[in-house]
Amino acid sequence: MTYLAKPKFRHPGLEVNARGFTHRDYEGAISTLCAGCGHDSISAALIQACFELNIEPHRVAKLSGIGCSSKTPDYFLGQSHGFNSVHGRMPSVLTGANLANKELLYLGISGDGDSASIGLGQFVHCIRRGVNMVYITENNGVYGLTKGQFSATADRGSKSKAGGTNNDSPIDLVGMALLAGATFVARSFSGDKGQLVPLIKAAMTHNGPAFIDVISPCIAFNNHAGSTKSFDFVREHNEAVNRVDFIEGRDEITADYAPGSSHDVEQHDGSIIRLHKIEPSYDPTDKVSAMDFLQRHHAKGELVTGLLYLDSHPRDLHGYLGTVDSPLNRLNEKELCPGSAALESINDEYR
Ligand SMILES: Cc1ncc(C[n+]2csc(CCOP(=O)(O)OP(=O)(O)O)c2C)c(N)n1
Ligand code: SF4
Ligand SMILES: [Mg+2]
Repeated sequence: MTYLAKPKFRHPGLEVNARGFTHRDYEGAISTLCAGCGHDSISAALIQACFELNIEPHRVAKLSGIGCSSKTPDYFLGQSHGFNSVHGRMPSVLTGANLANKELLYLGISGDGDSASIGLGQFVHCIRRGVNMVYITENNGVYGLTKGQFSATADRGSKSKAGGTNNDSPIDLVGMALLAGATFVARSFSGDKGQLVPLIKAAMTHNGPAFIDVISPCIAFNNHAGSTKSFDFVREHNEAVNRVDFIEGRDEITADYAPGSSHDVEQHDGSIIRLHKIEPSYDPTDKVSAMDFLQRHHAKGELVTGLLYLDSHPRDLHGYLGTVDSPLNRLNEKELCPGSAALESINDEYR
């Protein structure tokens, strides 16, 4: 993979967070994506979210597949663990890594081709298993890396840069994530950092399968009139249902909002997701209504963004399986091989 290292020089007055890290500590190599690509804005949002959450970079594992989007983990969190897997296979690699060590924060970075075409099966299965992760699709409606073919998220009737029309029905990854059992589901736009950063922060503190579909225009192949994933189209059709503030548990809550305009949801780690309601009838804790709302607005050609669904008491794969607390590579021989009596009692359970 092509990458350019960043110079080590930094301004001595750079702001530091509570852990003593600057923004630079969360950056990666210099991006080789097209200047103006939406994906770079998502990298910037991830850097800001990690800086503001005071995350220690070595506690993050970022995994991806193949695509321009899947290249982006090279451009943020350069001091974190990373694995660039095969096209569409990130979810199973992430699931394995997560099972081996649940102490890390898992960040799955994918594209619409990577997750809605070749990786669709992997996408839904890792969500339905309840893997504790933040899964982000950088959704541009095309295969950017291979020169702009329609992807499975391209809307029916949308036009390619060369003038062709897409006749296939789109796959809505948000709807798929809801059906598969994601406990945090959001959609955002790469050009709306004010919405995206708090959503990422809230997803990072959520202990369950969190999914964020980020519409991220491809300026090289899908930013023309007739595309429903262009900057202009998204700006004109963006229907935000809410705005999110993320408040860490230990912070004092001082803001005061008029009744009816905001709603606080406490997650089980004590952090608060404060929803400023833009669409008063929208309730992100009611999955069935959320699906109905999304379908009705999609039929009108509107793109619904915001926190779309939240289960504030999620369970994750380790909870279902009853795994040990310690990462597998820290178990000693006795723990890994507890002897024939233990094996006998396990076998008895299957008799
Ligand atoms: C198994 C396999 N099939 C096909 C390809 C070719 N290929 C590389 S990236 C890509 C699509 C990438 O699209 P997307 O995930 O939407 O990422 P984007 O480049 O748009 O960010 C394809 C088909 C591949 N690398 N491996
Ligand atoms: S081809 Fe499209 S998706 Fe790939 S870097 Fe360029 S603008 Fe971004
Ligand atoms: Mg794409």
